[in-house]
Amino acid sequence: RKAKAQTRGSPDWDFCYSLLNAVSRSFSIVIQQLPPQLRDAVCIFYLVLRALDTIEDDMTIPVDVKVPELVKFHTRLRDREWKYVCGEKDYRRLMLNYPLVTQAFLQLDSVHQEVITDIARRMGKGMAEFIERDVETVQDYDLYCHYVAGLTGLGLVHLFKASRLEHGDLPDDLANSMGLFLQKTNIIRDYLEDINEEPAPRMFWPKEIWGKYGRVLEDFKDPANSAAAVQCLNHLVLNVMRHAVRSLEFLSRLQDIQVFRFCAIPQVMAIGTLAECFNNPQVFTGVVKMRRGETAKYMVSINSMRNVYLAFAHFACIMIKKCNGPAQNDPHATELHVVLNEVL
Ligand code: PS7
Ligand code: MN
Ligand code: MN
Ligand code: MN
Ligand code: MN
Ligand code: MN
Repeated sequence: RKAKAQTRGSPDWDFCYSLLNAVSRSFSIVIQQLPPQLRDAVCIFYLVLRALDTIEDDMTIPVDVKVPELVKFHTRLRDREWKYVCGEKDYRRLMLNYPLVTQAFLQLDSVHQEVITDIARRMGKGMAEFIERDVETVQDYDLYCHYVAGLTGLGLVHLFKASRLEHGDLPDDLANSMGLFLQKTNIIRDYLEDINEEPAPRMFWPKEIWGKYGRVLEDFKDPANSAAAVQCLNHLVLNVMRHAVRSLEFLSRLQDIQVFRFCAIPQVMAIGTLAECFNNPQVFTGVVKMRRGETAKYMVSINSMRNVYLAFAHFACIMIKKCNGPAQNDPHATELHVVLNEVL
């Protein structure tokens, strides 16, 4: 189907694109820049996974209800009546109107439908696993992030290839790193939002790391523990920066300029967010974000690998300056220098 021409004015597609815009301004912008043969599939892929995540995140759903819902979610994708109302605000609107997403999903190429179904199946199963146990080790952390974000990377590569826009070698390991770089940044930045989640917190910081700096994760909210909290934060920044080189390698293999921009812009936003968060105690008291003007600048300027390397170097430099200044006594200052220099 030729996306733009057919989608305009049709209530299901209009709804899907307006919802995409409501739930994620930044993904909405990059998805709408994709070529027509990919745009609709990626839009629906996003909304399907966002619906799955809304079930995962809703802490009012009892565990014995949530786990089977997550596991069965992929079987709902072809059910024109199915909906499961949960979540809040725009996420709740997505769940209430889910049959419109299904209607659009069923209009996609069957190959695209199969890729989305396969990833939703594996992601739902993985989310269910981590409803029943916590993220304890760094290995757990990598596995959880593989389920909720790495798999998205693998699915996107399948969609790029099925749409004949990418032909090169894009190994799973590199696509996984792309997802982990985004997801770990989100988990670091969302500390306060996730710990204050009602009626119960939902935490993904691995105990193997935070256990070195505190007795319980809640302690990091107390300004009296700010020094230890920031050391923990910096340790997590070091952990996520280990994926940066593989992300750059993935991006350097892309051929289509619009696919490249779609993949590269979120990675640049992620390293920009990390540079803001690094050594910043405000992560524990509020929301830390890149400045609006800066986000806008990168949305338009990322047109080549050269621009990506420049942006990564810019944000790595900001972190290196913190390593040489306020963070010079951080226990991981030396290791941070090593990983940051790798992207210069
Ligand atoms: C490009 C090879 C289909 C574009 C893009 C919805 C965002 C929600 O937001 O903490 O704080 O509530 O609950 C690799 C995206 C990974 C995934 C994961 C990059 C689908 C996306 C469902 C691969 C995005 C990483 C957030 C699970 O956890 O979030 C390339 C497209 C990409 C969705 C993201 C999100 C998990 C998530 P929030 P949570
Ligand atoms: Mn979420
Ligand atoms: Mn989630
Ligand atoms: Mn989050
Ligand atoms: Mn969030
Ligand atoms: Mn959340």
